[in-house]
Amino acid sequence: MTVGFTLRSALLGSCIALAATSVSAKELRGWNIHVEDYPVSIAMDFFAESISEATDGELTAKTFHNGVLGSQPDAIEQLRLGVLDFGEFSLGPFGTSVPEANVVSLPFIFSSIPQMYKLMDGEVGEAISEGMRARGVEPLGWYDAGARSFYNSARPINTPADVEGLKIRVMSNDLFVQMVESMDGNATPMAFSEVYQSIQTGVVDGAENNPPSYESTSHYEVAKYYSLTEHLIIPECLCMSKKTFDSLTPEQQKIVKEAGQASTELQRELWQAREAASMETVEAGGTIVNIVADKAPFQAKMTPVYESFLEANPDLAPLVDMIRNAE
Ligand code: BDP
Repeated sequence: MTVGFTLRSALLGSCIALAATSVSAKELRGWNIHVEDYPVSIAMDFFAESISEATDGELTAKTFHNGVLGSQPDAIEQLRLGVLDFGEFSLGPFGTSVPEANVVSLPFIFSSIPQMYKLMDGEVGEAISEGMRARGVEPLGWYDAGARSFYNSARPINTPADVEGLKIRVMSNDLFVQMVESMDGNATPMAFSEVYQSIQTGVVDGAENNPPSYESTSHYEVAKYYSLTEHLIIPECLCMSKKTFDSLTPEQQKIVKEAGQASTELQRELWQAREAASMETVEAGGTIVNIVADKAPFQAKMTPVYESFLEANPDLAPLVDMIRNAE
C-alpha cells in the first residue's frame, strides 16, 4: 500500500517535471552543410551558445554540421515549413523559392565584396529579407562566402572559350546552368556532398566555389586547376524558420536577433582568415592557381542570362538596377 502510493506519486512527480520542461525549455534544431571547423560552423555554434546563455537555458539551440540533416534544397523547404528551426544557407539555392534572393545569383552582379556587404546591410538586404519573410523565413544576418571561381581537372580557364566542353557541377538553380551554358560548358546540378567523387570518377570535370569550400571538401585533390574568375559573389544567410521565430516571446526574439548579428560579425572576421589559409593549403597541395585579370569577356557572355532573368522577373528589374548602379 505504502509502496504503491510512493511509486504513484513518484511517477506523477516526474510527469509533472517532464511537462514543465517541455513547456518552458525549447531546443532549436539547426542545419549546416559545412565541416565543424569552417567559419560558418564556428559562428553558428557561437549563435547557439549566445542564445542559451542569454535566456539562462530557457531556449537552447543545436547545429547539426556536415549536412547530416539532408541536402540544401530539402533543408530550405523544411525551414520554410518549420520542420527545421534555423540554418545557414547560400542564397544560390534559396533563389528558387525566393525570387528576390535570386538577384544575387546573377553572375558578376556585385562589383566587389565590400560593395556586397554595403548593399546587403542596407536597402538590397532589406528587399531580400522581405521576400524571405513572405515565404516563411526570418533572416538574422548575412554571412560572407567570398567569391566563387571555377576549378577543374583538365586545364586552366583564362577566357570563356576555355570553358567550352567542360562538364561543370553547379548548385541547384537554373541560373547557374545558364551561366555555364552561355560559355558552351555542360552544367550538371548536383548535391555538394557528391562533387568530390564525381570529379574523381570523371562524371564531371570540375565545379566552382570559394577557396574555403574548395579546400575544406578536398576538391583541390581531384581538380587542380583553380582559375580565379570570381564570377559569383553570393552572400549567405543565417536564418530562422518564421514559424519558429513567431512562436518565441518578444524578449526571446530580441535575443535571437542580437545573437544573429553578433555571430554574423564573428563569421565575417573568421572568413577573411580562412580564405587566406585555404589558398595556402591548396597551393601547398599542388593546386595551380591562375588569376583571371580580364573578366570583361566573361561578363559579356552573361548578357543572355540577364536578359532571360529580367524577362521572367520584370518586377525585379529595379532591384537588379539598384545593385548594378551602386558605387
Ligand atoms: C558553399 C556554400 C554552401 C553550398 C556549396 C555548394 O557555402 O552553402 O552548398 O558552396 O557549392 O560555398 O553547394
